[in-house]
Amino acid sequence: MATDYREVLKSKMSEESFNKIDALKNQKVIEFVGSFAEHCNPKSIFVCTDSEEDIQYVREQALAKGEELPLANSKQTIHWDGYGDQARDKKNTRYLVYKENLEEMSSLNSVEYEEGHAEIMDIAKNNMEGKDAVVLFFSEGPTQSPFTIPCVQFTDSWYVAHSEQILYRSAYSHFLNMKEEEKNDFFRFIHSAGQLDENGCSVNLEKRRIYMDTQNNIVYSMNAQYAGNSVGLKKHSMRLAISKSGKEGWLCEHMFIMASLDDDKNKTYFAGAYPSACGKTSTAMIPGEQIVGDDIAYFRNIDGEFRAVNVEFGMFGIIKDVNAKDDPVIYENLLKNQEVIFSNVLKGNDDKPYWVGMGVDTPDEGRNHAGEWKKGDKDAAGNVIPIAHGNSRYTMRLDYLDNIDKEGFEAKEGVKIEGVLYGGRDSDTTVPVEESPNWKDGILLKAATLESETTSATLGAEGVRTPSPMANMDFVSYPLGKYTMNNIAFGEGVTDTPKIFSNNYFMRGKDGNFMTSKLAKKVWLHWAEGRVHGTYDAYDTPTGKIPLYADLKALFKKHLDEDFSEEDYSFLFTFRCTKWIEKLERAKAFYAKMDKNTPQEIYDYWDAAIAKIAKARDEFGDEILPGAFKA
Ligand code: SPV
Ligand code: MN
Repeated sequence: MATDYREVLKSKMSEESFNKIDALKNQKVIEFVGSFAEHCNPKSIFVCTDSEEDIQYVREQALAKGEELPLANSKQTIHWDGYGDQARDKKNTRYLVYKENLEEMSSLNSVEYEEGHAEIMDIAKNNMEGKDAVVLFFSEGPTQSPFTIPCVQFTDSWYVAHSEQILYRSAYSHFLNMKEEEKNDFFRFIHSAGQLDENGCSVNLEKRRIYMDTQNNIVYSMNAQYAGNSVGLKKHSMRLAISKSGKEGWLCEHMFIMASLDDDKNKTYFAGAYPSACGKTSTAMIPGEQIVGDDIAYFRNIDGEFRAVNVEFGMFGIIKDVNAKDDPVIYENLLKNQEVIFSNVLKGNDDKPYWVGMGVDTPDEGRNHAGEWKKGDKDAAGNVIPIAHGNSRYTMRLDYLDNIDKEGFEAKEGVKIEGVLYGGRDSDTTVPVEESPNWKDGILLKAATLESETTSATLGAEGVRTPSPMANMDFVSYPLGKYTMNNIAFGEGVTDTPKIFSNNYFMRGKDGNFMTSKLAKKVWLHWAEGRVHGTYDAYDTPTGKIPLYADLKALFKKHLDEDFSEEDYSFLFTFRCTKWIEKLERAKAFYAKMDKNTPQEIYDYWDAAIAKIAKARDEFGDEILPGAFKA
């Protein structure tokens, strides 16, 4: 006889919680929660609605269970992930793929469905034993909009639940109001932090697995706690959405959305993709501009327009180097007594949070991701433990920020994007800002060739150059060639196609130091804004269009009160032919490795670009100064 999941739920829920889930009249929700209630076997399950009372209960439980600790500011808390659980675990994040699709998915870290499913279900069995679990309902994007994707999260981590309440829009009412024919269509996330130690950290890290089933829109995350591994609505949902968007002809991108403001406060909306720790949040937060979102965007063609929403409600930002000088808006907000979860930073004996690059004197002892900590302490491998982890973060609502673009943030139809920025971390090749002649050039030369020198945001060595097409490589969940073609088709399918620009904030000078200050990104942005509106002339390069010195000089003066020298301009905007050819060769090799069915037209396009650069090198030399190149 089939299991009666209602009975399972009644046995683990208060009458009140059961009534809340029952009121949804959604058999798929009952089956999802009921089957995992039976399988993971928590002691109890709380059902969280959109009510302030329920939301408050989750906050309190995160503290009561020791997953978060109070701080001196009464509305702020701190959470630590285990010492080996400080970043996304790429190795153990896999797609569960049906046999017939395994070959085309093989380079995307996949496991055969039956085998992977058996493994994850085995790990999940009784993994919540003795723990109190919680079920929550959220929406990706604004509720009841053309962008909405409803989601259910079932977790035994109250830190994860609390984080999601800050980061996403609560959608119990959305579920309550779903039409009969919509009731089967939502994303499901089952997460268990598993057994915890006395610090509230997951202990069975060797059994940490994040398995994604894009065929059935469900993600399993076991024995993980770092939010990038555990918060279903963030990168797990993103991978499901990317797969869905590929089938349906829209886009889910690893992008901020922001409004660049002109002197009259007119808004020009930009979306921007930068690999982790390459300036994405800080671009979205440039002082004097407005933010809509800092991490994940959905793009849809609405009545022929390129419209975008921020999928999220809050931000899970890197805190390292957030200080009064470089990130003043965020820094001020972190100091206010408003709801923030600090993760993997130091709690001083004064119960205040401290992190690397904070710009103030920091204590020599306290408690951090390694436990009780004193300056100079070393870990088991003999490495000195810094005051806080390089990937330590803050979780905070976006609407605290007074630079939020409220109108764009709330818009159910999204905002109309006019420019798309792609920025990598590149010490020696890409100029700080360059415009693409058209959308397809932008996707293939700027987006698909994006690279980053690795940082502490993922496990593994730092400083290695890794390709990251569209800054989305960690999350692309269907073959890269198809994904790239979908990007081209989407932009070409709208009227008023946005302009594409590349950015690079990390060019190093002859002395090995970064060439520009952190706020120079404001100048590159306003140049792009001017180009969108036809304000500036540009020089051609073999790959696009770059600013004139006089325009940048004026922009540096106006926005930063800096004197930008012609010498720096010439160095920064030199077109480096051999380096560019090498970059394109790396892109070709990467696509060949990642997707052997990459359409030939992509390679042909790159070969033509390489030939054009080689010809330019013959004619103008390997390093072409701005203005010297003529097509
Ligand atoms: C990123 O690394 O791109 C993040 C943080 O936004 S995580 O949630 O880990 O993905
Ligand atoms: Mn991200």
